[in-house]
Amino acid sequence: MSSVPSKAVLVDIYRRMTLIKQNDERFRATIKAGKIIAPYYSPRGQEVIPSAVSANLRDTDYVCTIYRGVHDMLAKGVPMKLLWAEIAGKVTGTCKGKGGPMHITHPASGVMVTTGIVGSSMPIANGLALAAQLRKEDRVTVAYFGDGASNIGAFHESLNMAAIWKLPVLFVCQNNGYGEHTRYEVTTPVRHISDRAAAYGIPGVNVDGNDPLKMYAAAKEAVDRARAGEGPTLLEARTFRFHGHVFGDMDGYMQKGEKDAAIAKDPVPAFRAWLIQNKHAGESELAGIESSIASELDAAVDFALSSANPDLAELRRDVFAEELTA
Ligand SMILES: Cc1ncc(C[n+]2csc(CCOP(=O)(O)OP(=O)(O)O)c2C)c(N)n1
Ligand SMILES: [Mg+2]
Repeated sequence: MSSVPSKAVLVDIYRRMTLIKQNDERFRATIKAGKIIAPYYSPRGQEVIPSAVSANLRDTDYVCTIYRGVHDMLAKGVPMKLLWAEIAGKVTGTCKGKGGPMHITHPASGVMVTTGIVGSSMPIANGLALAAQLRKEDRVTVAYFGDGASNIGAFHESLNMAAIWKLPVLFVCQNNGYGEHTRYEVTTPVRHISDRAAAYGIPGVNVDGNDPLKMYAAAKEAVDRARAGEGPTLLEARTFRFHGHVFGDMDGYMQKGEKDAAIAKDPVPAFRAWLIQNKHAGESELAGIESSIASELDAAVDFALSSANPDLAELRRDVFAEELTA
C-alpha cells in the first residue's frame, strides 16, 4: 500500500468525493422531476479520480475537462450555486447560462474549458501549459478525458507535443470501460492506455482510480514532476461508471452483473468506512461534512431554480471580441 497522506488530506479527499456523490444524486433527481432540462453525463463511480488529483492542485492550477466532467469541476472548486445555475441555463450561471452543462467554464476556479468534442481537452491543455511555461508561471494543467478519447488523433498529437516541449501537463485518462455504448476491448487494441506513453518517451502510469491512496500518490508524483519542469505524465485511472452514457440511457448493452459488482464496491462508502476503521476520522466528523454539503446543495438548487433565464439581448453578447471590451 502507498504511504498514507495526512489526516487533513484524507478527509479533504473524502469531502470532495461526497460533494460529487451528493450533487450527482441531486442532478439526476432534479432532471427526472422535470425541473431542469439538460443532457447529463453522470460521473457516479468516478469520484476518487478528480478528488485525489485536486488534493494535489493549487487554486491557480488549470483543468480542462469534458461533458462527463461535473466531478472534475466540483473537485477543483467551482461553486455549487454557479454550477447548478449554468446547468439549468440561468443567467446567474458560470457562463450566464449560455454554456450549459457541456461547456461549463470558470477560470476563477481554474476550470478553463469543458468540451463535448471527444479528445479536445488535451490540445487545449497544452496551449494553457505552453502559456504558463512562456510566462514563467508556476502552474500545472490537468487534461481529463475518457478511454475512448485515447483513440483520437488529438490524444497522440498532444502527447507528442507536450513531451517535446516538456509542458507542465497531466493527462488523466478516466478509463470507465465504455465509450458511449461500446466496450473498451472492441475499440482499443492495447490492454493499458498508459502503455501508449512509451511512444512519446514520457511516463505512463496505470493506477486503480477507485483507490484514493494509490490515486493520490500517482497524481502527486505526476504533479510534482510537472512543477519541477520535467514534463508531462500520462496517468490512466481505471474506474467504472455506475450509470448509462447519458441520463436516460438504460445501459442494456452493459454486461449483466458488471454494474452491480462495481456498485457493491462503491468507492465513497468504502473510503468512509476505511477512514473510520483506521481512525483517520470519526463518524460524527464525517456526518458533519455530509450534512454541511447537503445544506449548501439545497441552497444551490434553490438559487439555480429561482434564477432568471438569460434575456434575449444576451444572445449576441460575449460572442464577438469587440463586445467583450464594450
Ligand atoms: C470527435 C467526437 N467524436 C464522437 C463524438 C460522440 N461521442 C460523444 S461521447 C463519446 C464516447 C467517449 O467515450 P470516452 O472517451 O470513454 O468518455 P466517457 O463518456 O466514457 O467518459 C462519443 C464517441 C464526439 N462527441 N466527438
Ligand atoms: Mg469511457
